[in-house]
Amino acid sequence: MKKLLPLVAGSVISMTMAGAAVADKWDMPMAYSATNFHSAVGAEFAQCVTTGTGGDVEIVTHPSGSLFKGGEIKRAIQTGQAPIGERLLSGHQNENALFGYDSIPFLATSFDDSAKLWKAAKPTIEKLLDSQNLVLLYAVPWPPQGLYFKKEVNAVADMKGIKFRSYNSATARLAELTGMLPVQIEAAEISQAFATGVAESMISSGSTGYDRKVWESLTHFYEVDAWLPRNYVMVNKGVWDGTSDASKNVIRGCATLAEYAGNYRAKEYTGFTLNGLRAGGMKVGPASDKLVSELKEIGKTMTTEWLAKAGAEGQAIVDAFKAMK
Ligand code: PCA
Repeated sequence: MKKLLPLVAGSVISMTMAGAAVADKWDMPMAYSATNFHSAVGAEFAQCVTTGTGGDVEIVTHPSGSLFKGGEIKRAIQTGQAPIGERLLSGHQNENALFGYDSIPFLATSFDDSAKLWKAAKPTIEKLLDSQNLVLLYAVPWPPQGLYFKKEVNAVADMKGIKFRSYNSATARLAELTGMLPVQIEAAEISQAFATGVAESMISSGSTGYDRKVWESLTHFYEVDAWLPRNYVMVNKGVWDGTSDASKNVIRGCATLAEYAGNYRAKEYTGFTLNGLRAGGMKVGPASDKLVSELKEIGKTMTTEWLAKAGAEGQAIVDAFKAMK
């Protein structure tokens, strides 16, 4: 039966015939560069599913925003233009504040705390995605977020007027509260933005700075450990419902392995990429006490604002996390 059905490259149709699953190719858009560890984990996940299902579900990854740009990926999957994909979860916090649970400044600043916070938030996020026609498969954190500049910065006053690259509403708000000028740019495009002066600063991990070779334009990285945002992999619910139980089991198994591998790599990559920034000529080190304490004050404002927007469900996530500590 399988052999008789034409398989169109790029097809996102998941069919069942007389209850039997039919071989299917799933294109998987991803926003970050192929060399980034999230993309590497995604490629291994795709291979695991393809091998594990004996080719009944073949996943093909498309990193660097080559199939859909970061900001378009979730909608593409919700509407069935792509069956599966990966996106920065907090990229949707302008839609619903709950998606920004992982970008609350100084709430969870280590990998261990980030894992606890994810455990506290996961049921809520899963339910929210489900209401949007999406099934959550796995999620992996980025390394801790620090500040990049092209000059020495020792206090918030030094940040005034700087053009700041943001990646979600929390980072844009941080820019406003520090007197900087936010401009939202996907990671895939930041090298160019820094080279042309469209942006002069950002908050991100050592990983993204390393992947995008930002030492070509920037000079300083301050380890602030403000938060650890997450990427997640989602599937269109209709596609998922049309997948055989056998394939679903394989996909869930591969997702569990991917989440484990992703966490491991994120930790490994933290030190490796900070050394990479140093090797590129950047000054890498902790932020001054003054800068940290000023940022913590701003963090308090942002936490209050987030809780006001995220309501009782947001408060419940924070409470559940604090109870685990
Ligand atoms: N890299 C992503 C999100 C967080 C991170 O470390 C980015 O800068 O777009």
